[in-house]
Amino acid sequence: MQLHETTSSELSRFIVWAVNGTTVPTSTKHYRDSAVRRDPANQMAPRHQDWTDTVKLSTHRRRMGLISIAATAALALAACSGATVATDDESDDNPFNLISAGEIRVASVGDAKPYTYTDENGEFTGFDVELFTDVAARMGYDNVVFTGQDFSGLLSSVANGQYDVGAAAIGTTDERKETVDFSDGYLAGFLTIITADDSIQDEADLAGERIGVVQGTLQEAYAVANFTESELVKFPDNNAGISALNSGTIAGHFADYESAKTYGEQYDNLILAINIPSFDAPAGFVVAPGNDEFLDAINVALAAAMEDGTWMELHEKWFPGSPMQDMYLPESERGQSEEG
Ligand code: SNW
Repeated sequence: MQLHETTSSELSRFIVWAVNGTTVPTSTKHYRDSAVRRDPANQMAPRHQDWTDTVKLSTHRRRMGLISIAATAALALAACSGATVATDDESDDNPFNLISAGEIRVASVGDAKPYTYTDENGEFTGFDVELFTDVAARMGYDNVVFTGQDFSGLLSSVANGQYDVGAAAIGTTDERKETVDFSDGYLAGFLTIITADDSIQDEADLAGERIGVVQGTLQEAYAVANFTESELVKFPDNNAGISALNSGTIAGHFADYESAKTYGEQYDNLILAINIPSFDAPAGFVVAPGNDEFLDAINVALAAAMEDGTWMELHEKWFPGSPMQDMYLPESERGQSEEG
């Protein structure tokens, strides 16, 4: 992954986002991942929050609108079996080679609110959790089991078959694609420095400071490459980093924007000081390499969730006030981002 200065068009998108959003990002550097960048789906077009008055899709999820992909794949497999006597063999009722037929096991993290976290009852919830649950339902799976773990072990646990899927705001990069396969992107945003120190206003102010990162995240990679004058302190998860921040052990913690915002709302003293664009690394769902039928089915269901407004509804629910990326909206809703 290379890092370099933001181009002017990226910068203007970034400023539009900042104006529409709730904070003023100050960084001018961000990620470069050439394969991801070339994907036109990654072009960001922020828009105003004007759809809520006119679009009410909450009761119209069209889960049943798709032909069951699982059933279709099972039929195709049955057809391929040719002259052999049809049996109840595994491929028929487990077309996607899931660990346990009829159930999708998802690796996630428990403290990346509002993307994925456990609520007071210990249940997984959040944007990524609800989106994947919806995607799975469209594929014919109502049994989705989320398990939390440290982010640093997440990709390898999916790659080595402990889980069927990883879902945790996992940014798509070429480096990660060496370990797992990614679905189409479903979310793009900023990486944020959260701090209690109002003298920290841009990246230069991080020199000489101790900055927290969660191991294995893009924040860690970005910080290693760019915060070369800082002392990086590695944490297993965000809660540990925020605890250190609140006890004064570190000067700032580097998290995803929406998580930083949540901590900022939780702790009055914390401010979102620096926002760094990460639109080149949109979050995707990850699966073990080579399970192409599964990945294709996820992508079909994901596209359907975007097209019928489910994605939009979940975004509004979990990221209220944050601009939505045009390419994830229903076609009829796109292109309304610029004034007029
Ligand atoms: O790259 C961003 C993406 O643009 C969006 O803002 C959602 O978050 C990201 O995927 C980055 N997320 C981090 C990562 O992929 C941390 C994920 C986590 O802590 N669960 O490393």
